[in-house]
Amino acid sequence: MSMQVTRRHLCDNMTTNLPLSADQIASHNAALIDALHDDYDSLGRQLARRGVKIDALKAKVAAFSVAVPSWGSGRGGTRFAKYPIAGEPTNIHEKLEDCAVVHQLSTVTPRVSPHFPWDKVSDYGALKDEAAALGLGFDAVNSNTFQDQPGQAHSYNTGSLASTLEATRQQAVEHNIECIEIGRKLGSNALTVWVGDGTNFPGQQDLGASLDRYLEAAAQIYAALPADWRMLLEHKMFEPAFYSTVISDWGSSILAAQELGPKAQCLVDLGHHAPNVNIEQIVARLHRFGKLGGFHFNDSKYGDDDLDSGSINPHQLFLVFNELVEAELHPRQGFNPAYMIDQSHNVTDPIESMLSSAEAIAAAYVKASLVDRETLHAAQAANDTMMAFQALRRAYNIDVAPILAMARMEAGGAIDVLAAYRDSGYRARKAQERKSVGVGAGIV
Ligand SMILES: [Mn+2]
Repeated sequence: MSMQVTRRHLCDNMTTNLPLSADQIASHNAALIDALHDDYDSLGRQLARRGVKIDALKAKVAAFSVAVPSWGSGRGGTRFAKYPIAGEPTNIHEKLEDCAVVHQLSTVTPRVSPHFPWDKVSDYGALKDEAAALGLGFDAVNSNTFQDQPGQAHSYNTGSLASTLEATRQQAVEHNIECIEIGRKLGSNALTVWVGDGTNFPGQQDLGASLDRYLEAAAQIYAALPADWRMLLEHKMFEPAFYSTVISDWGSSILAAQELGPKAQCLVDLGHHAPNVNIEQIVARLHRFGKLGGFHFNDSKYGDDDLDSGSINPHQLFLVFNELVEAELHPRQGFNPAYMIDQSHNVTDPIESMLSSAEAIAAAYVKASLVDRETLHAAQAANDTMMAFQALRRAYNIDVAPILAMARMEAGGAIDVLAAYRDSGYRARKAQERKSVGVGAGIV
């Protein structure tokens, strides 16, 4: 590893230990810079005719960021199998290094969201310093009460926060409080709670009482939140429970968040809804009531597929960001959404998938920022349906890649992130250094 100069999102005057050579990225960019200027200037003229300043958009994307999940750096696989690749990370230190590669090239992923107990270490102060030297900070911490750990006193086979067993509920509460304590040491300020609690048979549990148990346990976690923390409730329609799930939808989620208090908000995972549900409307609804806490970006074809962001339905991603940009312009109290990628990579190099997804997410944000809101709102007010729709379509059809590439390059990242990554030979180097990952079942 080489010592590198600091750049955007990195703390100035801090010693860094970035995984890729800045010189190598710069020489990669040198071959592409003339074409980029050409494309950027051409797009700039096109946008100027619409009254849009391209440099202002570039500044907007330069300020945009999305967190990556620590588990996203591994080949998590599906429920059925894991097909590891050589050089895959096997611990949080190696995962951080891979996340640093994603940020170095993309310059939009400065934070990592850790998952416990998967990412447990003995010294979290040292882990925070280690991340900082890699140019990274920590995002929301994620608790895990959807699988049993070796040596655990009580199984989660009856549920966790909503378990019928008091001792199991207490264990789940204590684990979440431990996650908050870890998060404080890492500089995080949010706890994301997703529980797999639910049932597989009609009659298996009392549907009302199980929600009562969840709320009572969640209130104990809520009470342990530091003043400046948020608790993000993640809903999911089904799986692992296939008949009923305790926090199954945005309705259950917002009701729970309202019951818990102002520090509790809802997290929308794009894959956690029934097929064809209007997710952008859910976003608008949650924002309306000050309960839009954050996102897990991914894509879905059938269910909670955890496919790469924008790979199946980039238009939906754009429509979600259209609501978010609208919310940005008309913020309600508490609008500070935590953006995070949540994907499972089984057939790609996870670094490449995160690079590709980060670009798709940033592109959707820029396109949504390009919507002529004056025209859109005027058309809505006049009930001019076609022109309202066209206001969205005109923005969606613009290729914003030159804006993203220019913002990246100016921040020290790569013009072509995937080509630069492949040129770096990073994965082949790691294949020599790291121990191999065993085969086996994937994570959910
Ligand atoms: Mn998720």
